[in-house]
Amino acid sequence: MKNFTSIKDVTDLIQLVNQAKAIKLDPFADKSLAKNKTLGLLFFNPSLRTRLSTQKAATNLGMNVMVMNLNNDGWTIEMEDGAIMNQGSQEHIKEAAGVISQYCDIIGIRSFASLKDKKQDYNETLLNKFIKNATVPVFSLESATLHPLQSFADLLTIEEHKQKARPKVVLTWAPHPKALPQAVANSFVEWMKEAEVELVIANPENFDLADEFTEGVEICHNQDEALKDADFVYAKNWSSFTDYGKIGQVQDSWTITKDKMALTNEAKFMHCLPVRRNVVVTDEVIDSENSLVLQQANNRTFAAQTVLLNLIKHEEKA
Ligand code: SN0
Repeated sequence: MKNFTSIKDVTDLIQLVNQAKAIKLDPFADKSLAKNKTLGLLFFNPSLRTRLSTQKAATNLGMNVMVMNLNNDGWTIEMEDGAIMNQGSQEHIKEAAGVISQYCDIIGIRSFASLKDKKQDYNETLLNKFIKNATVPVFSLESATLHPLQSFADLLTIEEHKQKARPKVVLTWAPHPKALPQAVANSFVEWMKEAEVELVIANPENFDLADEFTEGVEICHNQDEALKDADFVYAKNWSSFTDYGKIGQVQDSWTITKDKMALTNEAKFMHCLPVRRNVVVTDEVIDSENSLVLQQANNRTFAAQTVLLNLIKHEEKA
């Protein structure tokens, strides 16, 4: 694994999941593996789970960790090649990525979608420019279109809690007061397509995800119908892809309630967090025994540790 920005960087998914399970059983087995190596975690956006779980994962491998919130604490970064930098931006990504590569052996980067420029977001402009100008492995802490560490932890959680060989997994859109990226949903679909599950996506009309992700997956515009016999209900809001970044009308009827869960096969409830309680999901559902949100969050550590381990091993071989 040279970089980790999507499932495309995974050569053997079953092996990766088994590796994560083994790490979870014995997280300190490699506690000196990366001694004296430095991980840099760069955030253009807020974070709780990603920041803490990745830092914990790195510490379990003996790494030193540096965390920087680039938006608040760094210079304003210029992305354009050939830019005449006489305006607001202060440091070019060429120097920024080059310099950080001097200090770090691996770099993690979080850069959410702008939700304004679809082309720039879906080309992963910032992440790709950063990779191009860095000289060390780079992994995603949620990019404009994907959140692979989250999806890896989600898959691990489903593997641990499934009660049949091929469970039905429903990814359902849920309401939200703010425009959110499609990254978590896109990424979840990418990983579920490769997993032993029956995947159904439920979302209102005009909220279909990009074809490049949903190709071959059943999309249902009727949530109740989709939830029938579900073993896992993964709720997530995303803003419109077609009417890019728009939230449209309030769709309260899509909130995951006890009545909605009653349509399922006693499904487990999942969400990546942070979650808007009583908007996306009611208290009784997220507080119920069927809620896996804390297990998902816990698995973030083991997903990150597995990815770091593979990035380090790849470097050692190089
Ligand atoms: C992010 C998202 O991509 O949806 C991160 C999820 C892991 N979520 C948010 O930005 C939620 C912010 C809010 O206002 O609730």
